[in-house]
Amino acid sequence: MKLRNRAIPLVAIAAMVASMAGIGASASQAAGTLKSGQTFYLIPKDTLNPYETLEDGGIASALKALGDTAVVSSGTVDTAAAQIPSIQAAIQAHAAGIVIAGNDPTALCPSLAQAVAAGIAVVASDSDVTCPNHLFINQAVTSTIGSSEVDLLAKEIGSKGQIAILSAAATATNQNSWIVYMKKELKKYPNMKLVSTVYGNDDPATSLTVLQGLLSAYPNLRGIISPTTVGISTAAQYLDTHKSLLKHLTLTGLGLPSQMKKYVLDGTCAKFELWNPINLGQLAGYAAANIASGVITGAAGDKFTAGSLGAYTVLPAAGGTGPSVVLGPPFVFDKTNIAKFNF
Ligand code: RAM
Repeated sequence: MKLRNRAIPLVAIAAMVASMAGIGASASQAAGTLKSGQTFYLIPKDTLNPYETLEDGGIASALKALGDTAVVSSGTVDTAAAQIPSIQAAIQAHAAGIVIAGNDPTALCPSLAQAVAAGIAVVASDSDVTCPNHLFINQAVTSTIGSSEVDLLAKEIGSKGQIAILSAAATATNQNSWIVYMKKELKKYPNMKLVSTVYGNDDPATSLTVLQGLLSAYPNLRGIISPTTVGISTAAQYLDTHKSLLKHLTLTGLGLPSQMKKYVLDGTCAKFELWNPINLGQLAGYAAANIASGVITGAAGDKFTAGSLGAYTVLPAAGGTGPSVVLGPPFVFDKTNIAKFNF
C-alpha cells in the first residue's frame, strides 16, 4: 500500500504507514542487469532542508540496496550557483549518476551538459530542470499539486477573500510550476483573489520575515498557501503564537506531517498535502541506477522496477516537462490521520 494508490481503505492504514515510513520500502531488488559498485551524487536544493534530507535518505537506501554508493553534496542556500560545485565534483569523481533537485530551471544546464558529456546519467527529482538529456521524477502530476491546494483552501474559506502564496526560492522550478496551476485553478473561484506571492527561499528566517510583511500589508488576508515544507512549518509556528490571526486566516500548502502534527492537532492548520518524500527518493534512486546501468535510457515508454514500490513507466514529455515518472497523487493530512505518519 503506497501513497500512489488512489483509494486508501482505513483497514490498510497500518500497512501504508509502514510503507510510507520507508519501512521495508528498500527491500532488496533482484539486481538483474543493474550494475553495482557505482557512485551517485545526490544534489538536493540545500543540505539543511529536512524534506530534502528525507528524500536523499530514500535515494541512498535504494542505491545501497543495489550495492551502490551515494554522496550527498550541495550548498546551504537554494541557488543554482550553490549547486554547480557539486555537479563539478560529480564529474571529477567520475560518478555514474547525478540526482538533482533544481534550484533553477536553466542556470544548471551548462554544468549538467558537461556531466552528460562525461557519460553521467542525470535525473532531476522534486524540482525539474529544462536541460535536455535527463529524466524527471515527479512527486505527483504538476497540475494536480497546484489545483488541489487551491481547492483545499477554497473549501476551507468558502471560496471568498484575499489569499497569498508563501513560496520557496523565486527560481525554484517545482514551486513556480505549481503556482502556474494555482493561478489557473483560481479562475474557478472569482471571489478568491491572489493578492501577493512572497518568497522565503526555503530558509526559516527569510520565510518568517516575508510572512510578517505579508500579514502587515494585507490585514484582511483570508488564506495562505505555502507550497513548501519550510514555508508552511514557519507560518504554522508563527500563527500558533498569534492565534487571534486564526479568526480570519487559514493556512494550507505542502508540509511534512512530522513538522505539522502539533499545529494540526491544536487547530492552527486543519489540512495540508504531501506525498512520501522517502518513496520519492527511492523511485529516483532506482531510476538513476537503471539509466546508469544502461538498462533504460529514460525515454518515454521505458519501464523499470523501483524495488518494493513496484513497476513504473516513463511518461512522454508534456506541458513543459520532458520525459517523467510520477510517484502518485498528493495525500491530504488532517487531524484524523496525522498521528500515523513519522516523516
Ligand atoms: C520544500 C522544498 C521542496 C518541496 C517541498 C514540498 O521542502 O521546497 O522542493 O517539494 O517543500
